Amino acid sequence: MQTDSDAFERLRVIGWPDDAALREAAGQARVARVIGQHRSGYDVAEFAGDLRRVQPPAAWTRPRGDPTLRAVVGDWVILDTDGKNILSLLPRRALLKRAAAGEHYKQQLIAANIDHVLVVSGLDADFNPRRIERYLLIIQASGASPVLVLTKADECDILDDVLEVLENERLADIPVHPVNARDAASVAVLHPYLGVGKSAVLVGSSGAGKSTLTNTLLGIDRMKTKEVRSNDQRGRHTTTYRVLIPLPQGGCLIDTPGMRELKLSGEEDLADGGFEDIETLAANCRFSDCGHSNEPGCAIRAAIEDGTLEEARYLTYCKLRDERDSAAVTLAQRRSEERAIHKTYQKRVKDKYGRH
Ligand SMILES: Nc1nc2c(ncn2[C@@H]2O[C@H](COP(=O)(O)OP(=O)(O)OP(=O)(O)O)[C@@H](O)[C@H]2O)c(=O)[nH]1
Ligand SMILES: [Mg+2]
Ligand SMILES: [Zn+2]
Repeated sequence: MQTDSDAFERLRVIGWPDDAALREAAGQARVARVIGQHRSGYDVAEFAGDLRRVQPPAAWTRPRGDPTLRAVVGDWVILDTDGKNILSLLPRRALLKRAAAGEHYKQQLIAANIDHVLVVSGLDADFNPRRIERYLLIIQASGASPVLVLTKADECDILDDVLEVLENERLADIPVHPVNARDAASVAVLHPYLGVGKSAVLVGSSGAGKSTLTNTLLGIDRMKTKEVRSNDQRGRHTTTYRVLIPLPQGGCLIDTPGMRELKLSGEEDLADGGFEDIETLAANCRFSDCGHSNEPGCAIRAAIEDGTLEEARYLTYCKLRDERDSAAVTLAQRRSEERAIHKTYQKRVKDKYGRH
């Protein structure tokens, strides 16, 4: 199959955007979208309903290579003419990633080429403004737009309080949709994010209702769902892999496993991620290296004292900033190690096979 205009039409139903640069990059090659990832290869599709297991290029299987150079769910890839191997990755529009949970710093890619990230939070014990704040920071660095989906609106009655908290914590600048994830009429408010050529990824803790939303939007129970524990409303990690599903509305939805931990990757911008007011204030302190403790002319302290800045929010900001900064240092180290490994590898190839 060549990417003639028929092929582009077929790709369109699995989210191919109307993008001249991407079309140009694809050229005459055989294009597919990554819809799943496994130990034994990638699942890709060339049209809706298609699924084929293909192998990645050897460079992607090297243990210490840069993970952002490998494909993730949502990526567009070029296949060989037999359709058995991935040859390369097409340029990305957006990439959602976090630092992987665990002791060693490692980036984990969550999804690529998404237009929106739907942050799913239950209107029960799952609701946590600190976690939402973290999501927004991570999403800000991705290039996609955040949308907050508050599930279980049918059985929980804390919506008014939640909306007030979101307002007070300055988390209400993004679209917020309370829904009953089990009800098609209720989740129809999300259709505008899921039109032809659009892709969205669902993120949130286990039990928040990501797979329930997926099934309701799809119209069939494709994903397994499981009741949350009754004592603390935690989920049971029902979904264990990421999967991209084309929807009847024309767009694509990526369901993901619930995340236990949300570590910053080091590339987040706190000003764009909802803390612009604090960074602007800090720029007005008398000393450029102000530590905002008891220096004269400190704009942050003044704002806390006159009530325009809540101290708790400032402390959250400090915590996130320190975490971002230390992740950024580790990321820079990791990148330089990766460059060194890549150089050694290239030299070995050159020594063995000569310049060509
Ligand atoms: N009443 C009601 N129940 C919901 C709603 N959303 C989800 N649930 C229920 O919450 C439970 C957990 O939903 P799932 O869709 O499995 O949650 P998940 O986010 O996919 O969880 P993981 O796959 O573990 O990450 C299921 O029993 C759902 O039926 C909602 O809006 N209203
Ligand atoms: Mg699930
Ligand atoms: Zn200051």
